[in-house]
Amino acid sequence: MTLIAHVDMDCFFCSCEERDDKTLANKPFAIGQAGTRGVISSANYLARTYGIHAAMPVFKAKTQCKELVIVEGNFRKYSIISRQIMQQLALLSPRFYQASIDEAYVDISHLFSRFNSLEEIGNHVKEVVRASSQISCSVGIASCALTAKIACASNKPAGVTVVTKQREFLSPLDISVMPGIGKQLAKNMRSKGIQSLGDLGRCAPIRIKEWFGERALYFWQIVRAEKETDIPRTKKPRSVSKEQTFLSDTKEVTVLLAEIRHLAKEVSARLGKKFFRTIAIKIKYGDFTTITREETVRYATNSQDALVTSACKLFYVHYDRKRFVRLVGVKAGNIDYEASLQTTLDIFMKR
Ligand code: DCP
Ligand code: MG
Repeated sequence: MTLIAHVDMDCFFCSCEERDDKTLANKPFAIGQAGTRGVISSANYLARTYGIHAAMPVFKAKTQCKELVIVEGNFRKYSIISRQIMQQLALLSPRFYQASIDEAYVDISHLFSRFNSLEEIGNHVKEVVRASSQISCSVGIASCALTAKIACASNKPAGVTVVTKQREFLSPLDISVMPGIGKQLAKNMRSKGIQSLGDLGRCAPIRIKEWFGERALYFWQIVRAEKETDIPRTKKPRSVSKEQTFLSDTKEVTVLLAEIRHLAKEVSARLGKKFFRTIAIKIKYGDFTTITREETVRYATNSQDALVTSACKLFYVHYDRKRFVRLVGVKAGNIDYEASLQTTLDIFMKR
């Protein structure tokens, strides 16, 4: 069985600010634009006891809590801290997915052999986050990713919630906690007497379909533990490309080739350790007619030299020298993740 942890930072932007300014501790504060026209992006847990929440206008928040401190957001700082956290979480398992700036899913199945309980694993994950950034987070653990997310949100801040029985855990919760059940759907459900996820699970599927449409059956299945969702997959690029439009059209072969060479080097840098099989070039002529030409190599390669040489050769052979060129492009396609991984392993084993 797969075990999934959903990790979400506690009042993320606020935690980042409080970490660097301890005078904010024990004060109700929120991140928002200065002045009265902005909105709150994150409120600390003390401010939340006054009803302050994200997306609330600053002026309204101020009337609701007179002593509320508004801190100007520093998004560069938050994204740097987020990267530090995510890098460490990603090391826990190759099955990792970052869902937003402050939340991620990670497969923790293999950690079971190192710890005595799922709670211990949850605490370990929290510790990984704290050690990377001194930021507090909450963790939900379940065999279904969606349930793990709901579990994480159900016990914040600094909670670790383990779900072993999906249906029993979800049944008492309000329908609004289910991601995907928005305001309108929740209103429709309540009008039919459905308040809790348990109420939803007890409905006949034919009624669910009739009242809320086919798509609502998905929630019904989750609640009844007849369905489990997996960690979302990271969309891996199949190709990396780069193109350049000239300031003025040209038919200078040396200029064109220099640009192709430069683009190929940039593509190679962006590929990093990824291997590819296909090299392609694009030529857009002054009249906007465009050609692309490609070459596939027998063995996947990661070589910058191979990319530069092939791209230049393709250009040299296919360029119609009588015509002015407006744009050129280079692409490395058919990225081969298996080959990339295998070679990384080979290098690792040879150490
Ligand atoms: N965010 C934002 N505007 C919103 C909601 C969120 O700018 N309307 C930003 C600020 C949050 C961050 O995204 O700190 C993460 O969003 P969360 O929904 O996870 O909220 P918090 O981390 O602030 O609080 P919680 O402890 O409930 O996760
Ligand atoms: Mg959060």
